[in-house]
Parts: sequence; C-alpha cells; structure tokens
Amino acid sequence: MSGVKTLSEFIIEKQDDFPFASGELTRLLNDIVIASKIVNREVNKAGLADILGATTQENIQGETQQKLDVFADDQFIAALKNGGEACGIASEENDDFLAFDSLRSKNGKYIVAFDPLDGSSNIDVNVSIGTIFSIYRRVSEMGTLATEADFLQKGENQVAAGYVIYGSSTMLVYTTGNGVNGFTLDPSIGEYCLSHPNLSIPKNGKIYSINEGNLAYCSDAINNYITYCKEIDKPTNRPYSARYIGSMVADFHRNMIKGGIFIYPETTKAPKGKLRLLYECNPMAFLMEQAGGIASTGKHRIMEIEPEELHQRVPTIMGSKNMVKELLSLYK
Ligand code: AHM
Ligand code: MG
Repeated sequence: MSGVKTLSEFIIEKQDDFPFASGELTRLLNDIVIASKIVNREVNKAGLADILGATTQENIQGETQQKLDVFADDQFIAALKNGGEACGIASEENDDFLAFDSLRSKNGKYIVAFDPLDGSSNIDVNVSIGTIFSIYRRVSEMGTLATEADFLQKGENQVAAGYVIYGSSTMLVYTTGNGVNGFTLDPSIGEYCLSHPNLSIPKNGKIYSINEGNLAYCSDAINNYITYCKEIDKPTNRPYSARYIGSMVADFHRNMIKGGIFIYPETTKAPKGKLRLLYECNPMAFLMEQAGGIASTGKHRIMEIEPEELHQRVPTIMGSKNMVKELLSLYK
C-alpha cells in the first residue's frame, strides 16, 4: 500500500464514530465527492471550453447566473438525486427547495443545502472559487416528500458540513462534528488524499478580510475595528495584513490555516449582510467552531439562529478566537 489515505477510506473508517451508522451518510458524502470532481474537471478547463461568462438567467436573489454556477448546480443535484440518500436539496441557484420523488429518495434520511459555486465573480478571472455544503437529518416523516421544515433547521443540527476549494490545488475540507480534516485532490489518481488532518485555526492571527470598499456603509463597531487593525502596536502584532479574495471559501481557508478574521457585516445598503445562512454561513460556522474558532453575526452565534427562509442572509464574522473576541467587544 502507498501509505496515502484517501477520502473514501477515511470516511468509511469514521463511519464507526456514529452509533447505529448504516452507511447512508458515507454514501451521501461520496455523492458530493463525485460531483465535486466533475465540477473540478470543468473549472480546470474553463478557459478552453465554452463555459465561461454569464447566462441570461438570474437567480432568486437577482444575481446573474454564470454558466459554471448552473453547471455545478446541475452536477450536485444529479449526484444527490441519483444517490438516493437525500430526500431533497436547497441551493443558492434554485428559488425553492427540490424534493426528490423517487421511492428511494423519499426514504432518504438527509437533506443537503449547498452553494454549488461560491465566489462567482471570480470564475472568469481564474481566481479560487469553491463549493459549500451542509447536511441535516430530515425532520419530516421518512417515505414522504421533503418539506420546507427539513431545511429551516438551526445550524446546530448539522450532521456534516464542508467545502471544496478549487484553488492552486483542489481540496475538500469537512467535518461531521469530530474535528475538521482536509484532503487534497491528487489529479494523477483522481482521489482526494488526507493532507490536513485535524485542522485547527490559530487562536491569534494577523490577517483581516473584509470588503473595505463598503466601510462607508458599515457600523461604527466595524469601522473602529478596521482602524484598530491598522494601528501600529508591536505587542499585538499590529498592523495586521489585509487580504480579501472575494471568494468566501478561499478567504476562509486561508484564515483557517494561517489565522485571521473574515467579516461580511450588515451595511446600510444590505442591513442583513450578503451571505446566506443556510448554505454559506451555517456550514462555515460549523467548520469554524470545530476548528476552534468563533462564528457570529456580531450579536448572535450563527448556528443558534432559527432560519425563517431558505435564502435568508445574515451578517458574518468568523475566525481566530481572539481576533473575533476583539471585534465582538466593540459591539457591546
Ligand atoms: P456568491 O455566492 O454569489 O458568489 O456570493 C458570495 C461571495 C462570497 O464568496 C464573498 O465573500 C462575497 O460574495 C464577496 O462579496 P463582495 O463582492 O460584495 O465583497
Ligand atoms: Mg455563494
């Protein structure tokens, strides 16, 4: 044997962590893995194929859909529908949730909420983008169609969550509530291999990540914090460095490894912030907490929010424990 641990081997090994596990979650994760490999293949040759640029459609949030957004959405839906472990899905690109109606899917235990391709504005310019997913056990009766209540669950109820980053290499990072592990896709064998076991975010960091172009629309707390980040103070390693990619997955991944804070706050233009609770903030909050960091709106722990609608937005602050605490103290 090679000594390399593949993601499939790892998932099967971890199946034993779940009492009464029957392999459905394992199969569900494998469906996501397969779809991500297909998306990765397309992302890698995007400049060559006729798949760059916008479609003529908008999603429910009024954003123009990119061709790759739609392609990725179709791949994840197909994989999850055919897999039969999920009874339904919700995604950034679909106005409403989809309830799968085959007999097998109606008996599926899980629902998946996902953002098929996050960081859409970076697709055409060859900058890292990602996929984010969140898995819940359904609350509706088995054997029936999925209902909205299956999706409107608190982040605390997540069974698993993760992201794929299509970057200088492609990685899949996920948690099932027992820590966070990262796998790098080895293109020569087409397998994700364990490369970042037991990921934990440093308690302190020196990177802040926010769209500073919006500061004029931000609260005093945010403005004061950014001023603080830029002040000279050797003992606290300030000034911090500014890094903002505009792909949450990439900003989050960097901060996870190096330490840092990611902020997409409420603004006067967008009073609820921009990022969506179900398929962007909750899964990332689950990963962040599992890695030892904090995920907050500024006022509430993200995973405690009772969702009211599928595409609900929430202000987002995530990152190294001490950095987030510094910012939260300014909210008080
Ligand atoms: P998207 O899902 O339409 O791509 O939007 C989400 C993205 C995040 O990845 C990123 O952090 C943010 O939007 C950037 O927004 P802005 O350009 O307003 O800074
Ligand atoms: Mg997104």
